[in-house]
This record gives sequence, structure tokens and C-alpha cells, in this order.
Amino acid sequence: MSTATAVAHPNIALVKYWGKRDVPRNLPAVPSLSLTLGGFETRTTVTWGAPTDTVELDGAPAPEKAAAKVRAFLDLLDPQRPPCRVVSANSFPTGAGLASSASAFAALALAGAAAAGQDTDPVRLSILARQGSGSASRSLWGGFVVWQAGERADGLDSHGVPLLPADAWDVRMVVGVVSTAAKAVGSTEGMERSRATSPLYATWLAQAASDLDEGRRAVLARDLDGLGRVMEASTYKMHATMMTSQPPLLYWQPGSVACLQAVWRLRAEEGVSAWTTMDAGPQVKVLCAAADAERVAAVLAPHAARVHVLGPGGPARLEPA
Ligand code: 2P0
Repeated sequence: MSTATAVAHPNIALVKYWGKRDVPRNLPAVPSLSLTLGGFETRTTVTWGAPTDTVELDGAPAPEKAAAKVRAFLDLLDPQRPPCRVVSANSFPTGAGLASSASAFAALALAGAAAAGQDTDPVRLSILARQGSGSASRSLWGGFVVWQAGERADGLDSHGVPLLPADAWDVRMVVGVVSTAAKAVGSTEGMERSRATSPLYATWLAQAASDLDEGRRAVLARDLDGLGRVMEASTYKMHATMMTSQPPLLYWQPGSVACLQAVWRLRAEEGVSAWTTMDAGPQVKVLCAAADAERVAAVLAPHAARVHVLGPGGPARLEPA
């Protein structure tokens, strides 16, 4: 029996992932670019060798669907594994568009591999984590990370690649939490629906590589306006693809629209370089300079239940035993 504990942060995509080229292997149809967020984290302990498989999430037995995903993920690490005990806790709301599955599977991959006495090379773990949840492939690294779509059928070239470490550019992501209700349609089902039915899906795929290039260049140049522009372009192309799926996927709530408009007003009327993004949920996230974060938080506050100001976070790490 051996035990390891890992901590990983969620990430927010700046150039978005939506669509799969292979569902069973969880291979993306597009490359993406993300920022790992400090402040929010998942802490996961894996005991390799226990009387039975048990999965605990935020202090209670995990719902069976989540527990089954965890057990299947541990089988990927080692098909001959012993029963394991997994205890995981998030410092932020689960399942509400705040990328809890990204930090969850990054932490599980690292803690599981360490507890099993396996190689903990982040490229290997990113490839594994991707199979639990696509965006988890990006949370092994801190700061700005590219997830390559890759071309190989086995997915070994589809993993995160660090672009700029957390301490290299001091931006903020201000998160307006509009609702913490669990989302109605999960990402895998939503992506497949868009691929099968949205007339915009082909355009979404065709423009993804140039959006990624533009985003990568803007990050390397620390060009906040340039990064914000391509982030908004990628975000609203993705949401247009979602909304034109059949039946439509609309993750927005009235409070989301109020947040978006408040940020756009702040930019237009006061010249603040603040840029919006949304994922598969109602939360609005705003990229801005550290010095502008409190002004952005103030315009979100009337429309959001909570506002969090988060800076770049570091890589997934093992806690000392
Ligand atoms: C992203 N999202 O790039 C995009 C933007 C949501 C919208 O990654 O199906 O849990 O497990 O690969 O990684 C969705 O979440 O999806 C996601 P799966 P995942 O962040």
C-alpha cells in the first residue's frame, strides 16, 4: 500500500476547445490555449492498495457517475491495479463551468501515478489526464499552455505544451459566478451535438488553427489587447456553434448577458483593456491587467452571486509525504 497527494489548478481556455476527432480516446478536433488559475485548486489523495475501491468527493461519497469515471481512470493507469481509495476536494464549486474536471483529472493523474510508483513525467500524465477530461491535459502545467490537437490515431501527440510560466505575465482572470447549478448538458454530449448538427461547425474547425497562432503570438508578446481580441473571437464562434446546434445549446443566463455588457461598456467608455470569455456554463470570466481587476470586479458584482479575482497558477504538484 502507498499513498500520494497532488494539488492541481483549473484552467480557463483563451482559445477554445469544442469538438472531438475521436470520442473514445478523447482527442480534440481543434487545438486550444489556456491560462492555469491560482487560488482555486483540487487536492486529491490516492491510496494504492485498499480493501475496496472508494471515491470521496468534498467530504462525501462521490455520486456513482463520478466514481465510475475515477475507477475507469485508475484502470488506465494500471489495468492490473489493486483496489484504491481516492479522496478529493475542490476549493471552488463543482460542475458549474469553472473547469473542476480539469483540475480533478490532473490531480488524479499525478497522485495516482505517484501512489502506484509510476513515472510522473508531465507529458505522460497530460496524455493520461486528457482521457479523463480533455481540458485536464492543460492543467499539468502552470501559466499559459497549448493543447495540441495532434494527428496520431493513438493520441500520443495530443497533450499540453507549456508556453509561458505563471510568473512571466501578471494578468488576472475575474470570474463572475452567475449560477452554481450543475449544467444541463455535459461537454462530451454537447460537442457531439454540435459536430453532428451545427451548420457553423465546419467554419469553427477551419479557423481554429489561425486563432491558436494569433493567441500564441499575443501571449509571447504580452499583448493583452491582441489576446483579448482573439479570446473573444474564439469564445463567440464557439457559442454560436453551440447555439446553432439542434436542439440548441445555450449555456447563458440573463446574468451572464448583464456581465458581458457591463464589461464591454467599461471597455468602450473607460478604455479598460478587459476581455470576456464563457465556457459550457453561465459564468463570465474576464481577462485584464492586474491593476484593473478591482474595477472589473466592481462592474460584475451587481449581476453575479460571487466574484473571484484569480491570477496565474503554477503546475500540478505533489504534496510532500
Ligand atoms: C475549454 N471546454 O477549452 C472548453 C471550452 C468547455 C468550453 O474543455 O468532454 O471536461 O471531458 O473533453 O474538458 C469542456 O470540458 O470536456 C471544455 P471533455 P472538458 O475549456
